[in-house]
Amino acid sequence: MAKGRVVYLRETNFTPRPERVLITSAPRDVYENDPMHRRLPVLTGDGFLNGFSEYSTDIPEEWKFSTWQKDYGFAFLEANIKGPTFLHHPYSTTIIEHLESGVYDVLCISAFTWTLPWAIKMAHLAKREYGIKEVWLGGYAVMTDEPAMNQVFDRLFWGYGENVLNQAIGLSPKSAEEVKHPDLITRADWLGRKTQIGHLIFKRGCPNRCTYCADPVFQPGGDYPLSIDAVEEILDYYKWNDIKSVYISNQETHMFNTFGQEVLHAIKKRDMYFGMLTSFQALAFCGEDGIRELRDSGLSFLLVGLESLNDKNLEKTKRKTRQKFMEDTLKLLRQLNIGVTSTYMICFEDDTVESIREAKKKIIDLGIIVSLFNITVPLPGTPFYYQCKEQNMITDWNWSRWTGNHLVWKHPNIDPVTAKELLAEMRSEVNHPDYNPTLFKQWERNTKKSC
Ligand code: B12
Repeated sequence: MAKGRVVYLRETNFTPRPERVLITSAPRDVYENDPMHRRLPVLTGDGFLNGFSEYSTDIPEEWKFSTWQKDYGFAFLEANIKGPTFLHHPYSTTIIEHLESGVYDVLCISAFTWTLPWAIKMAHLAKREYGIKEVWLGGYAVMTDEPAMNQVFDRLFWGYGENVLNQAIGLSPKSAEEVKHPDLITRADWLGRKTQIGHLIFKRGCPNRCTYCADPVFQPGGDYPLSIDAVEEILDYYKWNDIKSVYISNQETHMFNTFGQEVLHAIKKRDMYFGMLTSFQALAFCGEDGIRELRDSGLSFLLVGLESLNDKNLEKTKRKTRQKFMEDTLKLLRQLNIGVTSTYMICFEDDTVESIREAKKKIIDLGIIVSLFNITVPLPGTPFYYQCKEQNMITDWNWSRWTGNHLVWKHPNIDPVTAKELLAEMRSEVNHPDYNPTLFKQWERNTKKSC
């Protein structure tokens, strides 16, 4: 079984030979030189992503935490589509050199909303200057209703791309069960300790329908799980590379359904520790005994979507959890000694400057080690986007700023400058050991252990 779909902006029936296809993600250098993006250092000089750079920009050098990881989506494509040339966050000059070679008929671009302006420019250039026949776009940017996209792209690839892209270049389709898991070994500099962690995604996407989230629009219901063979194979590879800890980066990890249990067994069998990204709803499904069982099976840390501590926001955006449940669960996790990091969104419709500052104290009191803060963005394609658009509430149409670091819509109580100040305040206080005792303790524990 497989998902993903293609929207044809021009129906040409052209099937390029796989080796005449060039696939690239955004270049690593463009954003370095752009003053507006100086504060978006996610694309690193060596072409990796720093998963935490944005969240620790405002804290002193010695306390910064970082991860160096491959772009997951791109790594999945590369591991599963044989024939095309892949340029993984290359230099701009490398893309141009490849286009100049005359070897390619189709340029495939992987982009997000915020890299769409670059993608449009690149697509024009590729057709005008280098005779590229078609330009195809994949990744979250496809959801943007930007008119300029229709002029230059020939196809938009929605959802997880292994199946549809293989078919588009004349190769056999690939169902989720046939997808190979890529090497996602990640270097982490995490609160005083340097480690290597094997990232694992065994089910992509999310079945929930939070009204601000791009996931349910991009790939409704999420993807089917990978096969247990693919999971075992990558775990063996990690084990062979002396990786002791696995981080499950599903959007919502369920460890107590049949497949989750098989994955858990596979991790336990190899004596590995694990952490996971999950939702409070999935934790509710585990129950107290289940969480204990996971801890006893090696669960050492969690990244959970806290997103808001205001029930009105949670209700309005169709999140399935509530403040009291989140607080009780966090208490239990603390008792069980499971380290918790969270994501948190500021500037929901019912937020005020005061409520955000109250949340800041609360997040620290709840024992969260580190929290990843973003400003709520009406991501294209989501119900929240259409609501803002219909009510003429979008104030900034420069897609490059749609990263979660800028307020791009008219908030009833908060202006864009204050929003940015609040974001910096949240990131620099909650994620600083001088303000956050849980973070301080974790830092001490880690540095003592590595002495
Ligand atoms: C994990 C994650 C990260 C990790 C990245 C981990 C990694 N190593 O890749 C980190 C923490 C580094 C990160 C950083 C950022 N992220 Co992020 N991230 C996510 C998250 C949670 C999951 C994405 C993921 O990996 N999915 C699994 C992989 C396998 O799928 P995929 O990447 O979509 O790739 C598949 C398809 O897109 C498709 N595809 C992709 N490209 C192409 C190209 C072609 C031609 C084809 C055919 C198909 C195709 O095929 C791929 C393989 O199946 C999503 C949220 C979500 N709800 O999904 C946000 C999300 C993608 N991130 C987002 C943002 C804004 C950012 C940051 C800008 C945040 C910031 N201010 O720093 C940076 C930018 C980083 C970047 N990539 O440039 C937004 C993007 C919004 C948008 N519409 O553009 C999302 C949607 C979160 C949100 N706000 O809702 N992120």
